[in-house]
Amino acid sequence: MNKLFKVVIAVLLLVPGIVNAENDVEIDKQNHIGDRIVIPRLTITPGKTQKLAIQLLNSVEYTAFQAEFYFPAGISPVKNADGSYSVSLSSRKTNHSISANIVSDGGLKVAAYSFGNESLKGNSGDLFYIDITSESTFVGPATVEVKGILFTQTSDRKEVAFSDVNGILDTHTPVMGDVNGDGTINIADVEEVANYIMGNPSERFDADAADVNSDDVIDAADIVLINKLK
Ligand SMILES: [Ca+2]
Ligand SMILES: [Ca+2]
Repeated sequence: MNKLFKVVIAVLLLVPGIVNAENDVEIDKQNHIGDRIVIPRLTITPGKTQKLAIQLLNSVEYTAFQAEFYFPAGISPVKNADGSYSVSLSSRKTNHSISANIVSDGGLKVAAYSFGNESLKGNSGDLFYIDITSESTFVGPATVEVKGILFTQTSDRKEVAFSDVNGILDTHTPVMGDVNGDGTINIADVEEVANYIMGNPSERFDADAADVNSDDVIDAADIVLINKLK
């Protein structure tokens, strides 16, 4: 019996994923249920601060998660005045908290949990956001790498390891005045701005191209300037 016991222990130590010695939790390295996170392609306007959305596609309920994000050169996570990093949960949260910090290898580790082990809501769509800022010299496409993705199932508190994923950041450099992005500056661009001011922007509306005087407000002053560019 003693010999058999030793063999069983030896096998357990040799097979990765059965026992995670570091935090003593059972981890499913295979993620047999196929749940995953997705980062929709994001178009970056160099020099601006933008939200990177992270979506969750899930077939079972999860209560907590963690993941590490590695940004390309020229992209960095936004820091709040209190030194924390600017991350936020979507409406899929219940009573969850989220926080982030830089780990030793330079990645941004994001973690969220619920005090009462409540489930995250829904089965698809945005789960959380990371505010990122780009240098004015940033040029896409570039890759955001996400590793160490662990989700905790609500039902049995088991941690499920998801496959690593990448997100793509493209670059968009606005042409001032070409508000609808069709390559020319004309009356149609003025109409785009007018519609925006009236609270009814079209899908083509490019706010960066519309703010011709770069004062972070889009108003009649920009229309005057677009008229001069026609
Ligand atoms: Ca145009
Ligand atoms: Ca303006």
